[in-house]
Amino acid sequence: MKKRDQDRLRVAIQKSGRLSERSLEVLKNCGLRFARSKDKLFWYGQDFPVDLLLVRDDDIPRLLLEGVCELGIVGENIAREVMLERDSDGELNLLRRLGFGHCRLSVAVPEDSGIDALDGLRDLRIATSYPALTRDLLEKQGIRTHISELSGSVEIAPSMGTADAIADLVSTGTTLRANHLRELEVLFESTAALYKSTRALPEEKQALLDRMLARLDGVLQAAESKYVMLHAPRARLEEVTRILPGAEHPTLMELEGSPDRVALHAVCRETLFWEHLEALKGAGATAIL
Ligand code: PRT
Ligand code: ZN
Repeated sequence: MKKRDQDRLRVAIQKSGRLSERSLEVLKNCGLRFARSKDKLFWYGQDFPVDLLLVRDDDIPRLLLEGVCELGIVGENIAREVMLERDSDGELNLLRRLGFGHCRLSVAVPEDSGIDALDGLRDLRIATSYPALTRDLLEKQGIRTHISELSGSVEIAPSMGTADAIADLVSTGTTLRANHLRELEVLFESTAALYKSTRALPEEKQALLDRMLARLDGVLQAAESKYVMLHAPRARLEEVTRILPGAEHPTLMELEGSPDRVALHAVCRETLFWEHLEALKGAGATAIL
């Protein structure tokens, strides 16, 4: 391998799993291109001096803490767990949440269990793949439990009789239902995020990171933005514009043959909900796209 340039950045991403594709996509949307190497673990950045390291997601926080990589994309659940486990809380900076990999760490109990609040878990056995995070979040609420670590198939622990409850990641809830478990309470919400160790970077690398973050902010903002087109009564334009979330300076166009109505185009920088659409219709908007 080439001698490592002093002014290149390394980003660790998940090699294969739920976060891999979207992590790569977000970097590509920032204009980064990579030459894939044969061993597939190190990809050299072609147009921009940022290289990729493809690893297991659990290794990413450690690679950052040990200075092997400057940046990493990983779920907040893993970053928090590793920081707590290594007693290095606060040594990773969450730079940006990336808008994918959403899930929650929840406590679940058997459907037929009488437990109806976290309080009921005192002194019970909880199985989880996130022992440090689970312990920390429960103890912050004053609840001491017996936590056992399982690396996988946490959801079968209660029916095997090895735990009274579990703390596991949930997205749709299908896995819990299939195992006759009831979600008792959400302990933590997680998304994939870009992390950096809190160690200061040399000037050139920091400048590179700033450029990369400026691009990333553009990408994240564009992903949230929606282009909206509609027809509105000229008399209610102000009202219609007010309903559109985060829209600045809409473009107005005449509608041939209907002087009382105009076509309006706008970029909304915030999420558009069904309520917004209903309110727009209520204000006389039609042909909403
Ligand atoms: O091999 P490697 O160690 O890199 O991958 P991995 O198998 O450890 O991780 P992977 O790819 O499964 O997950 C990577 C990250 O995706 C996690 O750390 C989370 O940040 C995020 N994520 C988002 C999830 C889920 N959603 C998710 N639903 N990770 C796991 N799950 C599992 C959960 O553990 C449970 O078994 O999916 C099941 C529940 O899903 P539902 O939809 O049935 O509720
Ligand atoms: Zn993993």
